Amino acid sequence: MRLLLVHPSALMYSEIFLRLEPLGLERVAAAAREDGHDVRVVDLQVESHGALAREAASFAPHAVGFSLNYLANIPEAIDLARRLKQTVPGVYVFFGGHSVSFVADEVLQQAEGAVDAVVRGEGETAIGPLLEAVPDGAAHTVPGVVTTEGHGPPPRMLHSIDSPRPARDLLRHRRRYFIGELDPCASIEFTRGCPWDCSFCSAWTFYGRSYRKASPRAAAEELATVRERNVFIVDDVAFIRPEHGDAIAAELERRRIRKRYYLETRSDVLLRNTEVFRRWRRLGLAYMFLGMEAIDSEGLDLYRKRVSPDDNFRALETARAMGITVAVNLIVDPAWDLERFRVVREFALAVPEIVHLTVMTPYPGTEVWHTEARRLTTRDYRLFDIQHAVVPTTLPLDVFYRELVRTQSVINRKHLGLRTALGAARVLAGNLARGQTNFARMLWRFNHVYNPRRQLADHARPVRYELPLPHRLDVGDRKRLYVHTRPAAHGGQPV
Ligand code: B12
Ligand code: SF4
Repeated sequence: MRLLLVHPSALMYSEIFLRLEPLGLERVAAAAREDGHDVRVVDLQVESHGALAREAASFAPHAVGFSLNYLANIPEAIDLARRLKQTVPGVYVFFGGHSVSFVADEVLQQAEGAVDAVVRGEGETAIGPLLEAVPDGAAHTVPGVVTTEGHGPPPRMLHSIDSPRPARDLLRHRRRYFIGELDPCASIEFTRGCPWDCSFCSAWTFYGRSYRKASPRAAAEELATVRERNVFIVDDVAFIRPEHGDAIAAELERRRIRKRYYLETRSDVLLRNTEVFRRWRRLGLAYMFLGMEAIDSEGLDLYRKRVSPDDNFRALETARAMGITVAVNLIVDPAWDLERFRVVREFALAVPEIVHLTVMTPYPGTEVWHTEARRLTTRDYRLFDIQHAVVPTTLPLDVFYRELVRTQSVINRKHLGLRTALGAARVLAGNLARGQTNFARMLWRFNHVYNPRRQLADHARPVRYELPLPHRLDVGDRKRLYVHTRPAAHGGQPV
C-alpha cells in the first residue's frame, strides 16, 4: 500500500524554543516499511499545507495517517482529513498518537466520516495489522483500533523498543529541527514510559505505568547512525536506572561517539544518580530540563510530584556544579493572584536557570481531567496547549495573561541580559556560519508571539470542534485511566 504519514503544524508557543523531529511517526513509518508498504512522511511543523496537498496529489496514497500527540492539533487534522477525502478518491484516513488515544470515539464522531479509524496506544504494533485489514473492511477487529463500527481488542505493546529504528531518512527538512542553540538537533528514545503518577500528566496513564528500556547496544548503534551533532533524548525521565545510563555511556565511549545532549529528568533522580549524569556530562550533556513544577511543598503535593522543594533546590545546585545548563518548568495555577506572580518573578530572577511557565491544564488521560474538567471555561481543543487558561482564573482573564506574559518577558530579558547576549551572539555567529537560522529566529520572535492581547483574543475565535467532557470515573482505580493495560511481556519491568 502507499501510505502517507502526516505530523500536524507546530503550536506557536513551542515553536519559539524548539521544534523537534516527529520520532513517533518515524517509528510508525519504519514499522509500515518493514511490512513492505511504500511510505512517505510530511511534517507540517516545517512544511506547508500546500506541500501536503501536492504530495497527496502526486503520491496518490491509499491511506493517510495523522500523528496526534497534541490535543490542540485535533481541529487542524480533522479539517485536513476532510480535504483529503475530497481530493484523493477512496483514501483511508486514520489518526494515532498520545492525546487522540484518550478521545478516540469523540473525535471519530466530530469528523463525521472524514476519519475512518483512530489507533489507540503504540503505533508500531498496530500499523501492519491495520493496513492489512483495511481492504477487507475489518479495521475494527485490529487491536487498539477504534472505528464507528466498533472497537478492536486492547492495544498491544511492543516487546522491545530496540526496533524498529525510526525512519529518519523519510524526513526531508532535517536541518529545521532544533532546541535552543542545539541547532540542528535530532531526537532519540532510550526508555519508554514513566513509573511516577503525577496528577497533571498523562505520560504514565498512556503506558499503564510500565517502563521499558532499549538495550544499551541498540541505543548506541542507533546513535551512531544519527548524523546531527546535537541530540534531544525524548525519555520522560532520563536515567531513572543508573546502570542503564552507565551501560549506554560505556557503549558510546567504546565507539567514541560524542555529541551534545539535551534531556529531561526529575530532581530526585538527578540527586540519586549524580554519577551517571556526571559521566554523561563528559560525553556532551549540555542542557537539562527539570520539571520542578512548584516552588513550595503545597504545590508539589497538589501535583503529587513526590519531591520536596529542598530536593529541587539541591538538584539545581548539583547541575550547576556540573556545568550543565538547566531549564526548569513551573506550573502556573490559574488561581494565582498578583502577589503569587510577583513571588515567582522574584524566584525566576534570583536563580541563574532558564525558567519556563506552563499553565495548569486538565488533559484527558490525566487525573486532574476527572477532578477539574467540570470547571472548564472553554472546550476549544486549540486552547489546550498549556499556554492558555481553560479553568477559571482568580484574576480577570486579561489581567492573568498580562501577568503571565510579564513574568515570561522578565525571564526572557534576564536571559538576554548583557552577559547572556554576548554568549548568545557567539553561538549565533557559529550557527549562522553553518547556515542554521532556527536559533536566531527564536531570539527575535519572542515579543511577537508572547502577547497578552493575542492570548486573550484566542478565546474569542469561533469554535468548531469541542473537547468532550469526561465520563464519570472513579480515579481511585487508576487502571481505568490507562491506554495500555497489560504490562509488556519483556522489558516492561517496574523500576
Ligand atoms: C518529545 C516530546 C515533545 C517534543 C515533540 C517532538 C515532536 N515533534 O513530536 C517537543 C519537546 C517539541 C514537545 C512539545 C510539546 N509537548 Co510534548 N512530549 C514529548 C514527549 C516527552 C515524548 C514524545 C515522544 O517522542 N515519544 C517517543 C515516541 C516514539 O512516542 P510517541 O510520539 O508517543 O509515538 C507513539 C504513539 O503515540 C503512537 N503514534 C504517534 N503518532 C502516531 C501516528 C499514527 C498514524 C499512529 C498509528 C500512531 C502514532 O505510536 C508511536 C510509537 O509507539 C511526550 C510524553 C510522552 N511520554 O509521550 C510529551 C507530550 C506528548 N507533550 C505534551 C505537551 C503538552 C507538549 C507541548 C504542548 C508543551 C509546550 N507548551 O511546549 C508542546 C507542543 C508541541 C507542538 N505540537 O508543537 C504532552 C501532551 C499533552 C496533550 N494531551 O496534548 C505530553 C504527553 C507530555 C505530558 N507529560 O503531558 N513535546
Ligand atoms: S510529570 Fe514527569 S515524573 Fe510525573 S508522571 Fe509525568 S513524566 Fe512522570
